[in-house]
Amino acid sequence: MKYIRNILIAFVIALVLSNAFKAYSQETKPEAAGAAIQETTPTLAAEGKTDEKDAGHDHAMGTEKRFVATIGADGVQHVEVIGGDYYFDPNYIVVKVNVPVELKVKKAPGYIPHDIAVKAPEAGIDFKKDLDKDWQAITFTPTKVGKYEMICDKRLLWFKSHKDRGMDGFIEVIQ
Ligand SMILES: [Cu+2]
Repeated sequence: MKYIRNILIAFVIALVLSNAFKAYSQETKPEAAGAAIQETTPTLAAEGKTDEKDAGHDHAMGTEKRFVATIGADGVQHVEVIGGDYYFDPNYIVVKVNVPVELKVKKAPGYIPHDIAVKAPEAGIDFKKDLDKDWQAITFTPTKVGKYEMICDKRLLWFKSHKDRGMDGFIEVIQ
C-alpha cells in the first residue's frame, strides 16, 4: 500500500514540476525568438516588473471582462466569479455603494490552487477565500465609492505570482 502511495506522490510531484517548467519556458520563449534580439524588449520586461498592468499579462484572458451588478428582488447585488489558470471571469465588477453584495466564487477545473482576495477594509470589503470546485458565497456591503483591486495571491515557488499572470481585477464601487 505504501509503495502505491509513494508512486502516486511521485507522480503528482512530477506533474506539478512539469507544469511549472512548461510555464517557465513559455515565459522565456520571447527571448529565444529570432536574431533581432536587440530589438525586443529587455529581459527585465519579461519578468513582469513593469508598471504597465497589461504588459505583465501573458495570457489570453488579458482583456477586461466587465460585469455590472443589478439589485435583485431580495435587495442584494448578486455576482458570480470563476477563477482559473490564470484569470478571473469576470475581472471587472461594478457594484453600487451601500447595497449588500453576494459574491459567489468557484474554481474552474484544474489542479492549480487559486484564491480571491480584496483588501479594502476602508470600503467595507475585506476578504480572502480559497476557491473550490463548488460555489462559495462571500457577502459584504461596499461603503465607499472607488476602485479596489481583486487578486489571487497564490504563487508557485519562485515563479511569477498568479496576480502577475493575470489573476488581477477590480471591484468598482459606484454611487
Ligand atoms: Cu491563482
